[in-house]
Amino acid sequence: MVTRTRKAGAKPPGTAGPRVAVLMGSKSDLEVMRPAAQMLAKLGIPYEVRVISAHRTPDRLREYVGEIERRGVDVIIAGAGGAAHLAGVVAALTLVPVLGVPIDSSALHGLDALLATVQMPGGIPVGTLAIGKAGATNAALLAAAFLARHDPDLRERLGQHRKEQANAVPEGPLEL
Ligand code: AIR
Repeated sequence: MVTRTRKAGAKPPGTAGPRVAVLMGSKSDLEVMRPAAQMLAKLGIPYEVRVISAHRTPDRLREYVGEIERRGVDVIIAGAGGAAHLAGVVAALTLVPVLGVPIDSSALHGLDALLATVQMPGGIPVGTLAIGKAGATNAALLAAAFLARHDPDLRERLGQHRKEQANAVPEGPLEL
């Protein structure tokens, strides 16, 4: 079951809440972050997606992150571009592990976001993935790998995904 954009606390009783939160600094980040949501959906991991900006909506950020552990979210994926402080600020406000995705939305093609996300001061970790869509996909796969340690069914689905991926790579000989 996949939870997409439910408000905190609005979860119908009896349904599984999101295990992963996919956050992004702007709606304009959606196309880059979509692969994260698609991979979570493919692996059958309940997730939700929110737009939260460390700069433009700091109150929303504090309120949302303050509730996240109580709601049972196990991993947070945070993508932002430019002066990308989202992952770091979220990590500072919770003990839930945070994976950061630098987004290539600026004149610097994501190098600024990469440095802002990866260069955290010692003491507040953000697991930083690659810039852009590859990073979004890998953030979902890494979140899945963490969750699969205590979830044999998910481990099975993750293994199946790896097999499918390997089978999709043509071995050749190729005609050039
Ligand atoms: N951003 C939004 N608030 C803080 C930051 N760093 C980022 C978004 C997006 C970029 O600024 O993550 O990648 C541009 O956002 P927009 O809304 O102007 O398109």
